[in-house]
Amino acid sequence: MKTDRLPRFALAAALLLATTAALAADRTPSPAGAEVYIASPKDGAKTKGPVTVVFGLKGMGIAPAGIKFDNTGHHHLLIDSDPPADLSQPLPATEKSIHFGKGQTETTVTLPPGKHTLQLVFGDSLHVPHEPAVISKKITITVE
Ligand SMILES: [Cu+2]
Repeated sequence: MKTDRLPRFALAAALLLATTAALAADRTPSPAGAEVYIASPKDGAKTKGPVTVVFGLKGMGIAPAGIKFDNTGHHHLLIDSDPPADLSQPLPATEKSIHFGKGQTETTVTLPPGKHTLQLVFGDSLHVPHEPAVISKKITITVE
C-alpha cells in the first residue's frame, strides 16, 4: 500500500503543476523592460478639485480593447484599491477599477477630499494583465 500511495501523490502534484503552467502560458506575454507609471500627479501631491491623471508607458504600445497585437494593451486605473490577487482573470470594471479600452492615455477623476491611492495595471485585449504583469508603483495623493 505504502509504495502505491507516494506515486499517486506525485502524479497529482505533477498534474497540478502542469495545469498551473498551462494557465500562466495563456496570459499574453509582456516584453522585458515594459513599464507603466503615473506621469502625473506626482506621488505625495496635494491637489484641489478634479485630478488629471496622466498615464506613462515604456516598452509597449497602446491598442484598444479587443484588438490583439503583440506587445500592446490598454490602461486600467485602480483607485484606492489593490491589483487582484488572481492576475489570470480580466480586471473588474468598477468605479475603482477603470478601463481605458479606447486607448486613452489620461483621464480626469473627481475624488472626495482626503488621501487616495492611484495605480495603473496594463491589460491585454481581453483586459487580463500580461505575463509578467505590467503594474505601476502605487502613488498616494491628497485631495484638499
Ligand atoms: Cu480593460
